[in-house]
Amino acid sequence: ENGIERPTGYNVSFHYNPKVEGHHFGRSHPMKPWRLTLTKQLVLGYGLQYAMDTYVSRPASRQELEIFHGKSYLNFLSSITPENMEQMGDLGRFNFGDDCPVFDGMWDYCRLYAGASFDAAAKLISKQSDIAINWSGGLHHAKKNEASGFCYINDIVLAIQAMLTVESRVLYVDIDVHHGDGVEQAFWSTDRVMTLSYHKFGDFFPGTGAMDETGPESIENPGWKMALNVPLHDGIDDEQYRDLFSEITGAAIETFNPGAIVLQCGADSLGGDRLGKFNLNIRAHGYCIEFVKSKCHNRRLMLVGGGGYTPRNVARAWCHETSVCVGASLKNHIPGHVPYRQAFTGEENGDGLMYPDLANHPSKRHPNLHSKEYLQMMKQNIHTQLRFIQN
Ligand code: ZLS
Ligand code: CA
Ligand code: ZN
Repeated sequence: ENGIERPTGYNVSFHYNPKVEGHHFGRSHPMKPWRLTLTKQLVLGYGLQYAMDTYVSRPASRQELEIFHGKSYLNFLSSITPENMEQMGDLGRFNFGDDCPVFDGMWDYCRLYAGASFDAAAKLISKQSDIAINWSGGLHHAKKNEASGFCYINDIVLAIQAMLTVESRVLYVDIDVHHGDGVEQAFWSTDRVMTLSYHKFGDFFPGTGAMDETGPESIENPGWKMALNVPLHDGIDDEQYRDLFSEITGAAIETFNPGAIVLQCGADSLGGDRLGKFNLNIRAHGYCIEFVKSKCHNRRLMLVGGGGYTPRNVARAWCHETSVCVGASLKNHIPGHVPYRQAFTGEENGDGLMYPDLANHPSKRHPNLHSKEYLQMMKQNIHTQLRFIQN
């Protein structure tokens, strides 16, 4: 408007409603919406708002949620409260419990994070944005008629469905440490969505996502082979992850040639996460976003959040990844005026640095259980699977 050119060729939009951050799953629950406050403060502290369009997102409507979710599930989700849950029943049927508690304002919380994904999708559909970001979304475990793994509404499925109205093919990539089962399952039977999840596998939630889990096997199912899974073990390091991610994601993009990519950036794959057991640093996690962005000239790109249970590192990762989108580089020293800056200071919290070494803290390092042969075999397997779907 004032004739000042932005430093990047990409129009980036950031979708967020601060009402989402005040919700609480319960004191001991690992999912803390407050991590979004911390993320926002870092983004603003580094001035990234000047390099992108920021929008206060609206809550999704019930009708919009019905595009994927069942009516009786939504009836339940919208009417249950901590006060009436005793009388309501059906908690087990819809999988409410320790992982997915009933909490105050839960329905508003769900509509808010889903609304931000709808808004992000709309900006991509209208081509007002090249890259749209919703850090409050990415809740990949929610099913059509069931809550699961801290997720109630599957905003990713809804956003992909919206983009399928303008694009023939959408690729979903998931770097959360958990398997993206809800998204995979929702698109089991279509060849218009390819899903690719990297995750810890073996005695770990949700238990699905083995390498040979590629979609229901039938020649009549166009979705067969359209689910790609990269099961990993504890302790994967920066170099191994970068190498695996670029080779496999690169091959998937080339083979499938999607018009849009949705990237779930779950930050529980970082070293030092309360639930995850990988050894990744912020820059290696961010490399995945850089890599996908580099393949997105002429493709729409949506970034969503997801897991992440050490709030200061979630904020670091998502702020860094916002900077990657706008093409800025950040000083390692976190600006002095950032509110809650003390969350990032002190030896335990990363010495006020944006890029502390998360993987080398002796008490936090996980033994690396990946052999060269295992990683090689996994790449080979994916290449073989991709050969099946080449047309
Ligand atoms: O991908 O492992 C499980 C299921 C259980 C063990 C835990 N108990 C409570 C329920 C039964 C088998 N659930 C995982 C879910 C992980 C979801 C990840 C979401 C995402 O990152 C996307 C947002 C799990 N891991 C850890 C916990 N649950 C967990 C740890 C601590 C607590 C406190 C609150 C609640 C009960 C005590 C809880 C859950
Ligand atoms: Ca994953
Ligand atoms: Zn996770």
